[in-house]
Amino acid sequence: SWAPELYEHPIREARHVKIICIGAGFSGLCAAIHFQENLENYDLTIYERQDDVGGVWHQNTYPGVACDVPAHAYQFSFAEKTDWSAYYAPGAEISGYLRDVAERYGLRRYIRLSHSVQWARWDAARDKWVVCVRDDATGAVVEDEADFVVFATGLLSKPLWPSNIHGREDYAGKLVHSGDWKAAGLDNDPHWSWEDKRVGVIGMGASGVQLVPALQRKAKSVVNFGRSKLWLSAGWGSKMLQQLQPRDKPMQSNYHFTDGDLAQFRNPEVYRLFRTAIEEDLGSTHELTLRNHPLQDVFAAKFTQILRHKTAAKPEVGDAILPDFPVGCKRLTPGPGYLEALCQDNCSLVTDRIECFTPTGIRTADGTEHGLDVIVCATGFDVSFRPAFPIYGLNGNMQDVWAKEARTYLGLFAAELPNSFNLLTTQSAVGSGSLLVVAEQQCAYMTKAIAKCQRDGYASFVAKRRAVDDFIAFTDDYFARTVLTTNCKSWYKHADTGIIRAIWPGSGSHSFVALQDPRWEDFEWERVKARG
Ligand code: N01
Repeated sequence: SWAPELYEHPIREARHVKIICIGAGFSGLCAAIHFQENLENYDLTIYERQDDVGGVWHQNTYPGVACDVPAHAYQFSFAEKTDWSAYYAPGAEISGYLRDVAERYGLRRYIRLSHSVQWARWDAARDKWVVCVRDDATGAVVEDEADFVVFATGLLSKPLWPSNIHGREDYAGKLVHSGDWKAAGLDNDPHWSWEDKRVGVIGMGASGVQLVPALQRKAKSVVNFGRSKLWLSAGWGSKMLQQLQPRDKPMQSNYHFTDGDLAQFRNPEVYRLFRTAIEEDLGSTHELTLRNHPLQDVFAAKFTQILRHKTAAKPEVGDAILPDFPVGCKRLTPGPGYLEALCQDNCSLVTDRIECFTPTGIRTADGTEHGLDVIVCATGFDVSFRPAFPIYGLNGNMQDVWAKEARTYLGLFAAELPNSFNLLTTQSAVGSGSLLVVAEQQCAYMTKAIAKCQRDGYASFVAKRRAVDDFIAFTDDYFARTVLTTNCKSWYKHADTGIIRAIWPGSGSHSFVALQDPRWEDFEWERVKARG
């Protein structure tokens, strides 16, 4: 009988490959879904050092942790959730979403939790990656092998303590880093209460501005130590928010919904309009980062007005925060509830330089002793780009190769690392917008590259050095034309050299287009060696 599949079978079958992915956060899960939907004849293992999926959203549990990009735009385009509980989704809800995605797509079967990668080495003679992994439950260390390795290890996962402030070891109270909150054991301590605690929060980046309002509501008092200034933006999609909100019922400052709001927010049509409005808003913040752009003045005036309005009760707070650098020089955050919290009686902002930790708290340069029961260091992350574990490529250990500067092609590829992909690590995140746009495009590019190797008989491929050099030249030229390289402190810039390798050189839309069609001529390709 007629059996069309006999005739329609492809002439060349996809060669079997093994893939190891390191990390099961947003990008690792995204990779697995792309493989599942677009590849055939492959095995996949995902090693994750934490005890569950979710990456930074599983790791970060500090009070107030949430995403300052609205929930509508901070989720996979292919796995939409519309019943978020808040406009800026709480961290726990985002990690719940990721657990749900892992279940829905059947990804658990690939994932080995509590498995920490120790090192990875490219074996050029055999065109294989060797990856050494420790099972943290048993302590057993094994070597696994693969044709391809995906580094989905994240960018902001190594907490940075304020090492330039002396006396940290002398402090006798509770000391905790925002990025390593679980280590302090507060989440699981049934006797812990914030009510009687005097809390100090060092830092006013995205983490600090979330911690301060959350702690101000719980603790006896909060002192926020801020050594820099900060532009706080309007809420993304705020025009849409204003249209939806009747004038007599303004949105609560923490953007949590009443039941009525929630029903409206979940309406599919309103949801789409919101998503568009948010993406337009995020897109416009890209334009304003170009030097001498007319939007600079427009946004500076708008954000100053918001700042002055929200700090009317304590104008000195507004004076202390109002920046002397251009809008967009450091990452913008709407900081819901932050300024309102600083204006409460039990909360204060201290801008005097911190001199040292003392056994009972913090001493500032003006000689004031701040007595504190808890000190939270919301002092950011190590973004030096040295990988967290040794990766031996064509030119030795990448921890040495990238000691001063990470150099990639499209954020995805290094000239020293054949058959490997960096997802959302260096030169990938977007400064204005949802970085998931980039993650999805990177995963699509990566999947096409692996499929090409499988189909067309290539054992390995690696980015040409010229392609990397061109991308780096483009990156440096681009950032020189933006306000990101002006006079603010920002984790985007290398602490010593000031060069920017932390984020994608352009908008989210720019990365979308740049990653859309692979340029295979930018790689060296090695054929599968003939057998026998
Ligand atoms: O870290 P930061 P973060 N003494 O580096 C200050 C993402 N994120 O954890 O500006 C005194 O931005 C430092 O001062 P200065 C997001 O991409 C996302 O807050 O260097 N102060 C600054 O105020 C974000 O951008 C979400 O002068 C010291 C602060 O600490 C990134 O993570 C939520 C100091 C560090 O700010 C990092 O944010 C949270 C010292 N020795 C985080 N050292 C979302 O909602 C540092 N500081 C998506």
